[in-house]
Amino acid sequence: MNKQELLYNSLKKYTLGQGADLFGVADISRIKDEFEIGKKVLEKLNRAVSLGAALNSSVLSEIETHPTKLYFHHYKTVNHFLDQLALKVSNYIVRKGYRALPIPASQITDWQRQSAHLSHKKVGELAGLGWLGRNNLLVNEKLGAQFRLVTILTDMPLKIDKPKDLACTGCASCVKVCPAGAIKKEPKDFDHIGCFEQLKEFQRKRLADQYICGICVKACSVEKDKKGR
Ligand code: B12
Repeated sequence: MNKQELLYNSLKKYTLGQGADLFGVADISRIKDEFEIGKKVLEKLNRAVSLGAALNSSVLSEIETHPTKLYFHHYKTVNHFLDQLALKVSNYIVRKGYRALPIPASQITDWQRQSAHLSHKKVGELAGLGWLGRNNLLVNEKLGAQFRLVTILTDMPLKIDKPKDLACTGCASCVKVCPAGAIKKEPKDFDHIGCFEQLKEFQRKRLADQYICGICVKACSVEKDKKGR
């Protein structure tokens, strides 16, 4: 086993031990120009560790036509968990003598464009965690879209994962349930504005204090988690 594999395996073992459900590493050298992060900081960081945390299926099962209070709380708890996880993983990397930059799970940097420091979905896709589904979410073979993501940028010379050559097939569960009709047959036709307007409507009705929904997340379970979460 070479050094890159050794570092990868020990980091993965540590991270899964801290409660991550998905782990992958992406080469970001070609996409980091798109990141909204200072160029000087980014200069030496050519790897991204992409982590996923599964959502609780009992919380999701309560969602029918709108986001629930339980889902809203769960959304915040999982974001908090991912931020803590990214901090722990960063500290682990730094203790080994490398640089690490944890990126917030759900912080918006530009409210006009609704964008962030970087796209966790894009990094996760490059790291082999899944594919961009009809629902515009990253879909994993085991968890469907029922997980949230976080990213840590690093210069640790880790082995790189490859993107998976997979896509949504016959399943159209998300297409049928979307209250905005925003989800189409082709992922590229996803109606971003329609989706966003629906989320604003939920917020206006004070169903949640942030732009969340959860309906297409609930519908997207590729293989029900055997642990019954
Ligand atoms: C702002 C934001 C929103 C905005 C949308 C803004 C937007 N422009 O997309 C609003 C409020 C509408 C929103 C809604 C939701 N969001 Co949101 N959101 C974010 C946030 C904070 C930033 C996204 C961003 O920067 N977007 C800018 C665009 C350019 O990037 P993108 O949307 O990630 O991906 C696009 C491109 O990158 C491209 N792309 C994707 N893969 C690849 C690969 C390659 C190689 C290339 C070239 C391009 C490409 O296609 C995508 C669509 O155009 C991220 C967290 C983060 N930092 O990533 C969460 C995030 C994307 N949201 C998430 C979720 C779950 C939701 C909701 C379900 C809400 C909820 N929890 O109930 C809905 C989903 C609606 C839907 N079906 O898409 C999750 C997705 C998890 C997953 N499994 O995919 C994220 C990653 C948060 C997290 N930490 O997990 N969100």
